[in-house]
Amino acid sequence: MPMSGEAIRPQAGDALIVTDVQNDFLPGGSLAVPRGDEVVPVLNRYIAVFRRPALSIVATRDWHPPDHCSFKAQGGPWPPHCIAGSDGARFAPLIDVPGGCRIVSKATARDKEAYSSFEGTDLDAWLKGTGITRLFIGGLATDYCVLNSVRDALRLGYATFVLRDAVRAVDVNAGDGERAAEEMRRLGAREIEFSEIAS
Ligand code: VGL
Ligand code: ZN
Repeated sequence: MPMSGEAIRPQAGDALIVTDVQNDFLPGGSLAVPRGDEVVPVLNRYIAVFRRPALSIVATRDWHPPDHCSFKAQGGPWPPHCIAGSDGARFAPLIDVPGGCRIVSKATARDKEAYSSFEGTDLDAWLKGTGITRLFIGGLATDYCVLNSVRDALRLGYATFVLRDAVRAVDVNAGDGERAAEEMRRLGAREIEFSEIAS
């Protein structure tokens, strides 16, 4: 465990953000993130902690129409993925997102790409309305949704932890994930791993 000081004790006002742990982003999916499946058991450990009373869990999902502008057929960079209601858009079968947990769907309109879970969603309003001030963000992908969500989270005033052991990058260009991590640190996010969580 890195020597980064005291253990982090999840407390009232904290939320875990489980980002886009969907079949299409896992090995075998249409936009597979390399080793994306490795985040599932680690996130499940965080989820077990955040199921406690006074803590919150939010699961986000990429939720595109079939002709979304980010798909190659429309001139975008990606193969079709996470089409709303499809099997590929479902949460990974082994992720323990609690029944009834808050779900945020993003990039739902044909003509608008949104990598951040805050963009075009009610996430900020819901978090603020719930009294949440600290976010623990993990999931997929480090260099897209996680990076853009962390940028927005910091801009919107949340103390933001990035779950270093529970994120993976697409790495379209080698090093994208590491550059994303550097930017998040530079902007003021704190990287943590599960062993630093007080249990
Ligand atoms: C994402 C690529 C395409 C993400 C979404 O949520 O990280 N990445 N669509
Ligand atoms: Zn997408």
